[in-house]
Amino acid sequence: MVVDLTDEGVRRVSSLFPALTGDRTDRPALRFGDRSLTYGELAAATAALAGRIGDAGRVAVWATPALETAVAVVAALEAGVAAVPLNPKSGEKELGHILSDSAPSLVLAAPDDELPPPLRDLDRVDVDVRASGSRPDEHATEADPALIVYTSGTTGPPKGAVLPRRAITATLDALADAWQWTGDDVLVHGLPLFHVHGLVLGILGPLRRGGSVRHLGRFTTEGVARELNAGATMLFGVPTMYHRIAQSLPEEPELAKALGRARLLVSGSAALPVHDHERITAATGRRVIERYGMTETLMITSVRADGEPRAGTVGVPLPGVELRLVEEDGAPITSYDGETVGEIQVRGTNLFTEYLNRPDATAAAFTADGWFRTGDMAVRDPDGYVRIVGRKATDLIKSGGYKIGAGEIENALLEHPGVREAAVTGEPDADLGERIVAWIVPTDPQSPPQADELANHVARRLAPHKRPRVVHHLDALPRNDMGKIMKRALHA
Ligand code: MCA
Ligand code: AMP
Repeated sequence: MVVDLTDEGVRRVSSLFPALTGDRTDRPALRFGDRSLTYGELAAATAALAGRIGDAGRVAVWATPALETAVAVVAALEAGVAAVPLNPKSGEKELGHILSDSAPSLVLAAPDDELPPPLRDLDRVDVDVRASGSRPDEHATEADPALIVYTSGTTGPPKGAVLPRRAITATLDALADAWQWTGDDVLVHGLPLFHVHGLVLGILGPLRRGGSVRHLGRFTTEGVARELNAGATMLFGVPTMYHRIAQSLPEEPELAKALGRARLLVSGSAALPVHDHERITAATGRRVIERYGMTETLMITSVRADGEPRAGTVGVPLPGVELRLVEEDGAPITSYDGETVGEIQVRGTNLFTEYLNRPDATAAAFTADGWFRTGDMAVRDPDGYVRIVGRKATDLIKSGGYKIGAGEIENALLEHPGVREAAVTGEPDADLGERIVAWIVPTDPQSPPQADELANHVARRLAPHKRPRVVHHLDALPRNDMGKIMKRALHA
């Protein structure tokens, strides 16, 4: 690794992506469909763009699954300006919130992208992946923000987690150690590029190693089979993707062959059910390994490539990550007995620095002695393997690997004229892990709003993955003496 740390603690971009300034310029770096860039081309395009945005302060990136997104984010890192990746399917309310909260000075987008109204007021810089320019002077420090990634809480609009540059290098280097991840690896993935999994692990990860990425544009089992059969070595996916792979294996012999060839199959963002682990292993002879992380912490644990894969566990803490389990009263659990449940708390250079503009939420997220409270409940096996057993907040739903707060959907539903009261819960779903269920009291019981209409309403305001998949109509919501909705009674 090229570490270039000056007296002032300024770390140069060459230490983030050594391969960009290396001499192996013909090596493939990125491929999306039939468009690709070598390291030489990527270095030229990102240098040119970095030169244009160096004074921007903070930039939004219209994060479509395309070359332009990768070039935009790498250029922002080179320029030392923080990037805010935007879900191109964000609805008007969500997008409005993210823009007013993060206040970017301009938006980076592909030349053909049509941007929705809230973005049209911002200066726009088109990303030219064929441009070339010279690398600007570098000035960013390890503690400077690299990315601001929006993540849902239980109530209210999403919060912007500010990720410093050191967190990105720390997590990627820890994963390199755990996965024996090198520049010879070729990653295939079909994840969105506006979250940590798809962007930090899936794009910045291979680029930091000097390896390459083949992005599928959108996830399909055929795409996975094609790329792994054509030399790709690793696959990253959320459990829904592995579930779809497990479902397809009996009918797709090419897929089984492809998975059998891969060096590493990695699942994360939510728990992969043991049944799916077993079906994949039975058909391919390969074990999927799980890693566990959060937007705020980047990666916390993983099953190691040289360790024992164990379905149902997320492995051991990554190098540099301190992890403890803590009882309700704040007392750390010291025994690894596979039984005592506690909240996972973490410390390390992999952590975010704050929620943007939310000192209250930042303070509440840490203990007095500086541990981050994940809200995930776990036990530890005698050899230290972590098993996640649940979450503290039932108002957080994990659907398709996306974290979704019940409160933000309830607020959106209440803005529909046909909804008088609303409660949102998650229920088990074989494909998505959990599906979003809306319980509503209609304004007019004679003509309640239809499920499709409410789904579209939420998709338009927030994002399609936040839409309710099931809608129940009730005369009243069950409430306790304090007037609080009793969500557990809903499913009964
Ligand atoms: C459907 N669609 C609609 C509507 N209904 N659009 C507008 N209005 C509607 N009412 C569209 C959707 O946008 C989508 O379009 C298509 O119909 C299918 O929708 P859906 O069934 O929701 O999606 P899917 O194809 O089943 O998606 C499954 C998926 C996806 C591919 C697994 O959930 C996914 O990409 N998940 C990844 C989540 C992720 O990256 N999480 C990381 C965060 P179209 O097909 O065009 O899109 S967690 C993280 O980063 C931490 C650090 C960690 O640990 O990893
Ligand atoms: P997000 O805030 O969207 O980054 O989601 C982070 C959450 O995803 C964590 O707090 C966990 O609840 C969940 N998660 C991530 N990876 C795993 C995993 N391998 N197993 C179980 N849950 C996971």
